Amino acid sequence: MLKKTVLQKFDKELFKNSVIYNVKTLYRKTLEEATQQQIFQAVAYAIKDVIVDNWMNTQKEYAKQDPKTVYYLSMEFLMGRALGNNLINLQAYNDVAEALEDLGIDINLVEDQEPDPALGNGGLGRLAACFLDSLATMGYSAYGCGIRYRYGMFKQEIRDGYQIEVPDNWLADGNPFELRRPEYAKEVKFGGYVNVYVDENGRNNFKQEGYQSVKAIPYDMPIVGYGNGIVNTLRIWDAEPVECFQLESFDKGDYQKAVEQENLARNIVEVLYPNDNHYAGKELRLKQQYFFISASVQEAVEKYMRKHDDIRKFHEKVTFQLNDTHPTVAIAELMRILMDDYYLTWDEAWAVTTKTCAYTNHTIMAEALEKWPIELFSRLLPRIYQIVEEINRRFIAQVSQQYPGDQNKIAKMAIIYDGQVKMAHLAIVSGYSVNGVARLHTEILEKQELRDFYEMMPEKFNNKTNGITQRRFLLHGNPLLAQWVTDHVGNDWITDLSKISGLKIYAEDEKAQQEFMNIKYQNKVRLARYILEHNGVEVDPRSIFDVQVKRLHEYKRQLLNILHIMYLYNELKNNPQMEFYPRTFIFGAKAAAGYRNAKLTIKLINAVADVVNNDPSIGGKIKVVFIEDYKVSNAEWIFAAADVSEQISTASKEASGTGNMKFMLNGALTLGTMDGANVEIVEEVGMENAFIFGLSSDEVIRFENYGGYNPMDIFNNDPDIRRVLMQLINGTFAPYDTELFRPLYNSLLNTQSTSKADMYFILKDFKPYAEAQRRVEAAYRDEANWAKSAILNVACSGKFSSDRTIQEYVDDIWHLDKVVLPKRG
Ligand code: 26Y
Repeated sequence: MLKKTVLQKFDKELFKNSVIYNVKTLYRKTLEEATQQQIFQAVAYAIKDVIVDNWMNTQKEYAKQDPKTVYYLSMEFLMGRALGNNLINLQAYNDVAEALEDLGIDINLVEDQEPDPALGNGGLGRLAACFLDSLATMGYSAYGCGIRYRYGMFKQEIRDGYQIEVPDNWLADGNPFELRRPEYAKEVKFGGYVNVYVDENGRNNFKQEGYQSVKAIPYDMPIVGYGNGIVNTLRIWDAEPVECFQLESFDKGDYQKAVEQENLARNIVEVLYPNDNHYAGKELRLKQQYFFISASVQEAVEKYMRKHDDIRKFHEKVTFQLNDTHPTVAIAELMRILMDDYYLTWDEAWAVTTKTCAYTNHTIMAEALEKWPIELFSRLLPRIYQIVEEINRRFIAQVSQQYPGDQNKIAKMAIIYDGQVKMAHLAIVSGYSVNGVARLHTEILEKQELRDFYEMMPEKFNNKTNGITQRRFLLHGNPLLAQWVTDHVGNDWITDLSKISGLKIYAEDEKAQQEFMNIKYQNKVRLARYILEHNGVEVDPRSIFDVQVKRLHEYKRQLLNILHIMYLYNELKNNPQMEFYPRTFIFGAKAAAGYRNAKLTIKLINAVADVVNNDPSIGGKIKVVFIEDYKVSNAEWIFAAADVSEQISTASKEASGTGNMKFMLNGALTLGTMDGANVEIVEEVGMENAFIFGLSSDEVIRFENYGGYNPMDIFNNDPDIRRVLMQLINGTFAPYDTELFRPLYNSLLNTQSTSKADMYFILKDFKPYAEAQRRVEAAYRDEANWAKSAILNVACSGKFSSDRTIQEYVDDIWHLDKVVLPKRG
């Protein structure tokens, strides 16, 4: 390979030669003969060459400076494509684009060849990716630890309006950025039983026996910091069968065991569970959790011990952040290693563990809480279960002491209760920090969901409002606006988003307004082209782009949005002359494969789209578009093109939301409820620059505590709503099967459904939503004022950088040391 250290002084000729050389050595081809995919690989390897130098240098420097390190433990990392992002962070994007142009290659087409690494579902996984970007950019030593799923989030195809899940074979062409590190392989043990032996020192030795094991092999992906030469590591674990015994020595039992072990290795990392916010209690998922956690914790301890001699001070150099409860077995695994491998006493091990582990809660939805049946948990992880039992026993003793005779407290707070292991309780009891992800969310945790724990250990609780990386979601995703921002306030915003507030003085400047609206228009043209190409629907970039993109979930209320569109359509049909500003409603959403109402909502959106888009009588005033396969790469274009950001979850249900922040950063106005981080968005930008409607979280919680409300009252008294609901069951949008949407109708009105009627208050919030939508239209007609609000949204988005979030984690929880690389010659 051609050598050159840093891209900082980018050498165009060298880079071009490197691409040509790579095409030759990888594929025995000239550039002219190479396929687009081969060119992508060649470019990626040329860039990797540069990254690896910085990577080695960073790790060498870490070894020298020995800073405290955070291990961000997460089942999900929704990274998105690496090439463009790496170029951005190397500050080489434009240079590389030019060099490729010299070679007759369009960088956009090259980027488009990269599969979108989708090792995550939605918000939680994408947050992890933004955090890694910020950690590297701010010079903190960090590892992301996760699973190298063979198949990531499924690809979504829409056929006949229905979602079809297609396997995402993201590794089919190989991943040029990853490095296999077999020298760091670990053994992970499942099942069997625990025996106790007394050793020569009189100590109890706990030994897991009769187990099956899997070999965990790490693959490292570089995480490039912006413009600082730092490269951190995302370490994702693959599974391989452990080397087996000699073939001759197989007796029947060995053979059986060997086959089982091989199957275990094959299955364990096969696929990401596509459930978002919904716990299913699958055995394989618990295996996945322990698999990557055991490997990661083993490696963290070994790495520490390579440089230090006292394991009792582990927490001074290492902290584990648990991304929701999914990695919570890390607590017991660390206890196990400290006691069984390093012979610490329980109290010593507990002192270390409780200063090492910290827990982030991402949801208050009951159905997302992980509770493993004891039978399953103890069978799969016998030693871990013993440790959890002991943690529970000691905790219950503490509760009894603090609340004598209060059995109810124990019932509510125990880690093991009712035949289940409650992972959130384990994480809270055994960690030193518990945080929510937006102010409102943390308040609800403290006052409602986790109230007993907050009462007992208030010092652990804190809020860390989420953030997003402006490097991907503005600099890379919206180059026109990024340049415009830089032209007005300089480029410091790239690493200090608070600087973007300098835009405020341009909000009322007519020239700035026009430039801004023009950029928005160009981004809408870009998206319209994408939609035409991918959906075959023509949309007018002069219409209002009203966008709801996120996972499909009932609490997120895509159903409210589409019911309102049905209502608007009825209004227009009734009165074709009515004033109506043309609107394009854009949806993007994946539904969990087994989530019936979510999948049916996708069908409804597409069915309404079919009717509305093809009804000449409304003169194209409403268009409805469902963007297939919403993912990080097309999200960047969607945010850039949005006028209106739909953030309409039932108040109290959306822990934070992060899409809301990406829209704001790109100058869309929020149409939303007072939920999650919307509250803080409005606080920053001002009520007058957003459209807020609907029940408050207090009101929702009050209704819930007093048995809900009766949606039938609304149905009976409101003819507009009644009409829309009847259209779900009279064939207006499914003439071939009038019963098709009956389950959605039932979910709202509770005719023979099992759960409460309209659990998510869709009918209750319908009219306030419609009214807010009228305010949107009126506001959009006043173009100058809209531009002002949009610019203010961009200008007030500073708080929502993940750089700010990470600095708060560092200051309040992790206490990491900042690393600065010495200048290299
Ligand atoms: C238990 C398992 C099936 C499960 C899997 C995935 C449970 C939850 C999840 C994912 C949760 C998630 O993505 N939560 C979102 O986290 C974001 C980042 O904090 C928040 O912005 C968002 O409001 C929240 O829904």
